[in-house]
Amino acid sequence: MQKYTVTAALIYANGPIHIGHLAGCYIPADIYVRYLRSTGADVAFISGTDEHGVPITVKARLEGKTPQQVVDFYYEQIKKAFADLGISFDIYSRTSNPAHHQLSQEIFSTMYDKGFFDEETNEQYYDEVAQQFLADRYIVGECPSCGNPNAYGDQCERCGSTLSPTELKNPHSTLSGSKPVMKPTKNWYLPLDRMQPDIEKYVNSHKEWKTNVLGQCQSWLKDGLRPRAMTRDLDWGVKVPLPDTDGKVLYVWFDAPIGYITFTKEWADQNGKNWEDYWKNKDTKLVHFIGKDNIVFHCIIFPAMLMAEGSYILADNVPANEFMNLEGNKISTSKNWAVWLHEYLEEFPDKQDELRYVLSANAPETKDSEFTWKDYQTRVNSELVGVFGNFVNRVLVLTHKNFNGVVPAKDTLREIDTKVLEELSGFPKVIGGAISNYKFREALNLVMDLARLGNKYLADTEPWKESDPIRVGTIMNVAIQISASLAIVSEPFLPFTAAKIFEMLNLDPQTWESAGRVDMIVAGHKLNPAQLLFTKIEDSVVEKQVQRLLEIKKMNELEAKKREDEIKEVPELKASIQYDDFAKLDIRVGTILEAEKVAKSDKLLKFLIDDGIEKRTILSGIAKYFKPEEMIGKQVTFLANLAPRKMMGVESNGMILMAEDRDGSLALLQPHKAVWNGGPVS
Ligand code: B3M
Ligand code: ZN
Repeated sequence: MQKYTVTAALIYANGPIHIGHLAGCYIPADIYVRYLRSTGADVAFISGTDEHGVPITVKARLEGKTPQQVVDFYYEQIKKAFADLGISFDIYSRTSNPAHHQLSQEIFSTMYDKGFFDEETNEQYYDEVAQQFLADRYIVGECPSCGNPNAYGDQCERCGSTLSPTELKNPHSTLSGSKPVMKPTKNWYLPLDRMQPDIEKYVNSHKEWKTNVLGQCQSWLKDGLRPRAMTRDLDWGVKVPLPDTDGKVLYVWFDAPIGYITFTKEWADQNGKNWEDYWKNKDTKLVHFIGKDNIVFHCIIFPAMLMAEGSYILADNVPANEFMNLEGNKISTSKNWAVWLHEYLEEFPDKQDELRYVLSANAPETKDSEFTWKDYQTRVNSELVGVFGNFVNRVLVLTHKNFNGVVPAKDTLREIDTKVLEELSGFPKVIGGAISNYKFREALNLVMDLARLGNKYLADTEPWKESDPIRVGTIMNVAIQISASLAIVSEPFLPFTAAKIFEMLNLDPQTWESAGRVDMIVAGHKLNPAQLLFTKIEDSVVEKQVQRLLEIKKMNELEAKKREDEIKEVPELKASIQYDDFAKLDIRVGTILEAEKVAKSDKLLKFLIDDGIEKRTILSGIAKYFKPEEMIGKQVTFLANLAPRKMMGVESNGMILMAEDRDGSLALLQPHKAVWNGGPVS
């Protein structure tokens, strides 16, 4: 029996699953695996969460949680959402498991003992206050291309440039705010440059891979592979199994793909299987389902690691998809521009197959594709309700009506019957062929063609107009055979629906081999009552979803504008003055005794200030930034000899000094220690 190890990317446990993940990786993987199982193949379908690396620690800092809290939360959420959508993993595990740490260290040690790594010391940014080396994401500074003051050490999110931390002007650490210093650190590199010939040989032996996948591989190879550090200075991850490596962990892209192996072991142990059959047997097919941003790691770096280790099989195929966009824009977790799986399932708890269908029919197999709620509605209403559901429903309802739900016998077949049965028997092979070649859209189209064939058959034979019950029986018998096959071939795509059809047909789920048979259901067999497979999506339902996205878009635009506004230039210097000019200003320190709002003004605050000589009144247009009660008791600096001015009928004697921030907000200028009131500022 052919063995398959099918993996689906180990998503970072730092955020929920969205439709882009599903269409790019998890639904195609599930279709493939369900098909293989149906053909009787021996499959291990492996996935889980990637719980290490900077993405996790960044998220933890952002939420004020520990990395462990973050991954615990998302592991559970993601696992449940996948299960609820019917993604049929054999195991869904996590890389924070001790067994995974152990295996990753073992593989690292094996490679180390073989002398595979280059040890290299180089200078990296170090935060002396936080006492740690800084991952690129932890360094912020001015973008050399566009001047954005908040560019990250690896990328400027304003202009999109890829950066390295040393390119940033005025870099500072996001951990402590301090200016990082360069400090030497030792790391272990995988010499991809020296391994290039072997990797080229491997990639070139797979001309059958998808063109988008081969294209990315070739472009990496053409540029020439460079050594890549397999260890990092970070405190979250798998500890480096070498002496004196405190504060260092394995590179997350070293340990994460090893997760596929660890989880297979875990699954094999629980199910009385031998894990090596799935990773060390040359006849086993290893297939990685991923999104396009993970291609280089699965086609070059992970295979290089496995070659270096020496005892594992390499991927037979890596059918990566492109990206799915949402309503005209790139899906973005940080911008909340997504349809989140857990939210979808809450809102549409019995519409798993509708989502699976739309995402498969529109999967970004060869180029980026797009999800819109309008398209979702159209596909559900005209294809699932109008074609698929309509056919199965008519078959069931007519059989119940005419034959009390008992399958009638076939009598003499007319040409139209033999033709349709012949066509029926051809479907499973072409559908299976398309799935085997990772052409899931094409396969799904063929499934729908079978439903269309059924509909056409009913429309042509018109059993509802037929007066001869024997003829009606023949037609219904043929139509029931089509329904049964439809259940089998649609199961990889629409597992909930297929289960319902089997239930209605009162039939145990059948294997792929039975599909296309013209006598799967025999005369006299009793059917169960008909149930609706799909219902129409109303306009109001999609309008609500579109509205939600519009609101998010508006908020994002406002925020982007705010960020742009913040990027103000520092004002130019004024013309120079003599000391005498400055000496004319009588600046003093005083303490605020009283503070209140000025009636009928939303700008002005009125202060009573002890200036060491008397109590003076000063008005200040700062009500937007300060609450009166918070000002009382504070020492401030003020211009004492400014000529009196009347505002809103009140005389102001002086001006409190403030520093203006980039966004226009104000800060008091205070002496850094308490001084006597009336003390001059010079
Ligand atoms: N965690 C990237 C991602 O979540 C990475 C995949 C690992 S697969 C071994 O998209
Ligand atoms: Zn920039």
